[in-house]
Parts: sequence; C-alpha cells; structure tokens
Amino acid sequence: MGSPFSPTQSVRVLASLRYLIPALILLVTLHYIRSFSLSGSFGTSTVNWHSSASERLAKPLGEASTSDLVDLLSDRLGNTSLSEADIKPVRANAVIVMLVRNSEVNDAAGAIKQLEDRFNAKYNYPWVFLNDEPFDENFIQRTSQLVSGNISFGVIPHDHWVQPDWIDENRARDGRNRLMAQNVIYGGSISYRNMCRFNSGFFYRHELLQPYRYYWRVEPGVKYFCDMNYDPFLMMQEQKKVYSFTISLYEWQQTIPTLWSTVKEFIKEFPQYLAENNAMDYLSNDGGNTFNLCHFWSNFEIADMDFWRGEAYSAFFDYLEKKGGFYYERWGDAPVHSIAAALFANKDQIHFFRDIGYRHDPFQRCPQGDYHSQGKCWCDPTDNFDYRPNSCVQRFEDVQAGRI
Ligand SMILES: Nc1nc2c(ncn2[C@@H]2O[C@H](COP(=O)(O)OP(=O)(O)O)[C@@H](O)[C@H]2O)c(=O)[nH]1
Ligand SMILES: *[C@@H]1O[C@H](CO)[C@@H](O)[C@H](O)[C@H]1NC(C)=O
Ligand SMILES: *[C@@H]1O[C@H](CO)[C@@H](O)[C@H](O)[C@H]1NC(C)=O
Ligand SMILES: [Mg+2]
Repeated sequence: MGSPFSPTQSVRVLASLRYLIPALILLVTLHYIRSFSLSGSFGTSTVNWHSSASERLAKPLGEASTSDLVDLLSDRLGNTSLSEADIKPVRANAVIVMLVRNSEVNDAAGAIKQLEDRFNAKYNYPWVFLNDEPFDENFIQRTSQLVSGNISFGVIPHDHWVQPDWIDENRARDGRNRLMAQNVIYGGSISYRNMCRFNSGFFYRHELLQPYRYYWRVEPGVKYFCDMNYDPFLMMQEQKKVYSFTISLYEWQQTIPTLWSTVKEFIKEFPQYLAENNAMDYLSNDGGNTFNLCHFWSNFEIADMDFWRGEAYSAFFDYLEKKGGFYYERWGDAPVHSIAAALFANKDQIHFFRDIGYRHDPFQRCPQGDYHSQGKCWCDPTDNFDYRPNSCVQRFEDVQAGRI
C-alpha cells in the first residue's frame, strides 16, 4: 500500500528543491535526469541529481539562491535564456490559519510546534493568526519563534464578529436560555456563536487571507501524531479537492433545530447549486428529507477558500445568515461547512485524510497499518475514532464508494 497521494515525479524532484519550473522545462529536465538514472529507480535518480547539483553548486541545495538554480538548470537544459521568472515556488497558494485568543497562547504554541515539526518545517507555508482583539506582545513573540514561514497577525473587523444589530436580542436570549437549560455545551455563550458565524461566513474574507486559496485550519491544543511526507495542499490542488476532514461525527440536534428545514428551503429556491454527484446521502438517510446529523469536525480543515468565496456558498451563507440561526439557535460552522461541501461539491472532491493522526479533545483518530508506520505515528492505533458508533466515517466511505 502506497501513500494515499503519490506526488507526481515533477513535483517530488522540485519539491525537495522548493522550486518549480514551468511545465515544459520540467518535462525536459525529468527526461534528462531519467536518462542518466542507472538504477532505474526514481528515488535513486533524485538522490543522484541532488548530490551532483550540490557538488556543482559547492553547497547544499537548500542554500541555493534563485540565481544559482537558474544557472544550474540552464546548464542542465542547455538553455541559456532561462531567467528567474522561469522558476517559481513549488508550494500551493496556501496558508495555515488559527483563530485564537491571547489567553490561549500555550495551547497555540503546542499546536504550532507540532504542525511545524510534522509538516511545515519542510514547506514553510505562512501562518495567519486571527483574533477579535489585537494580539499582545507575548502572543506575538511566543508564536513567531516557532514558525518556519511568514507570520501575520490580524484583527477581525467588528461586523464580522459581533452579533448584528438586526438580531432580535430577546429572541436570541430565549434561545441561549433554552440551550443552557438543556445543558448544551456553549449553550449560553454569545462569543461562541460569534466564532461559529465568523468561521462559517467570514474568515475567508479577511484581508490577510485574500492572497490565498487553500488553508489549513488549526486550533490551539490540537495534536498531530504523524509525519506528513507530502504536501497536502498540492494534493488538494492536483486532485481538485475542495474540502477535507479527519474526524466525522453527529451534531447535537438541539443546536440546529431549524437548520435542515432552512437547507431544504434553500435547495428548493436554488436547485442550480446542487452538485450533480453530491454527497447528500452522507447527510441524510432518506434522500434529503431529514438530516442524520453527520458532519465533518471543522477544528481540522484543509480546504479551498474559493469554494467558500464562490457563488453557491455565498448564496447559501447569506440565506442562513438572514434566518438568524447562528444566534437564535447555535448553528455551528462544522455542520454549515459540511452541508455545503456535501451538497455543492462533487462527492469525490471531499477527502478523508486516513494518513493524518489528529487529536482535538476529546476525540482522536490514529492512522492504521501502513499509514501508521509510514507516518512514524506516535498515537495508539487502537485509540481511533474512525469506526466508533458515534463516527460517520463509515457512512462517508460508503457514500463515496457508491455503496449507499
Ligand atoms: N479570538 C477568539 N478566538 C476564539 C473565541 N472563541 C473561540 N475562539 C477560537 O475558535 C476556535 C474554536 O473555539 P473552541 O473554544 O476551541 O471551541 P470548540 O473546539 O468547539 O470547543 C479556537 O481556535 C478558539 O481559539 C473568541 O472569543 N475570540
Ligand atoms: C529556453 O527557455 C525559455 C524561457 O523559459 C523558453 O521560452 C524557451 O523556449 C527555451 N528554449 C528551449 C530550446 O527549450
Ligand atoms: C515572506 O514574505 C515576503 C514578503 O511578502 C515574501 O517575499 C516571501 O516570499 C515570503 N516567504 C515565504 C517563505 O513565504
Ligand atoms: Mg477547539
């Protein structure tokens, strides 16, 4: 069993260089490299190419400047008209994003350190931290020293965060009291509702996220158990995925009493947004009449912000927003994102990361079998939420494989 995603050869050679040459040059280069590979194993030829390139540069490839690489490639390709413009970073247009409070700095540091060690130290994707108030010096200092890529700190625009004026506060208070009486977690919290609404409809509009397409959502305190041996952003891009998850479970019905009826109204009004090969059967056991509460746990997300920015989701979010359910009930960004991904994307555009070991209290998933060893995972493989009774992973897999 291989890794779930084999990067193309072109990506692998140049990913280790962290530079990408336009496709044409790439093909020529690879042809050249392969024609000199004696063992016939691509891995070996990569190593050969690395070491001979390093020798020629008289320095490790990681220290090569762009102009060094231009020289090297010009020489290899016998093309003297290459310029720095022909060499582009091999990374996706992606960012790692964390919404977090100053008071959570220790948990933030733990999550950052793990994602850097397991993945990002090799790729140096930028980090963006968002907060409803300015980050303090301590937070900035503690986090800046941990990251390998660029780092920025943003404050969320007031209107993207607070309960809108047009919300009927009496009705909202009744809703909070009702959930508190039912002992629903965060039932009485306004800030939690702000957070859910922001993550549903606003984070991808933040100024600091505008330059980017893909994002990886990270929460303070989460754990990453395994090494990532490839770039999941590039996998998403190459395989045209729009959304991905590690844990899938049932939502608390009390937090979303009218969400599904709102979804059905929306579909009736805008049937054009339903994807042809959608994953409705992941969300519903009766063809869409009722919601089975299955959703993807959104504290982990690697996804395409252009999907949220697109016509279907924008119309969907506006529709939900007008109903006021983020405040009158306690609609979570997890069911909102999940429903949208399942209905407006092709079911093959949703990816389950079987190879990512992940924990957000109180649940974790731990990769099994070869995934566990290939990722050098440190989690207990028997402590795995995937096929527990409260998990919807089986249903997702059945739907994706066409068994449901
Ligand atoms: N800046 C800021 N971040 C928040 C606030 N409330 C929640 N968050 C962040 O939003 C994410 C989800 O909140 P969390 O408390 O972990 O909710 P849970 O995972 O559903 O238990 C985390 O990244 C929190 O740090 C808030 O009031 N301000
Ligand atoms: C040399 O590189 C330039 C710049 O990318 C390209 O336009 C040109 O076609 C290349 N020439 C050959 C012979 O490959
Ligand atoms: C960091 O930001 C600078 C300035 O915007 C940019 O030139 C550079 O490429 C970025 N580095 C990384 C690793 O993203
Ligand atoms: Mg959390």
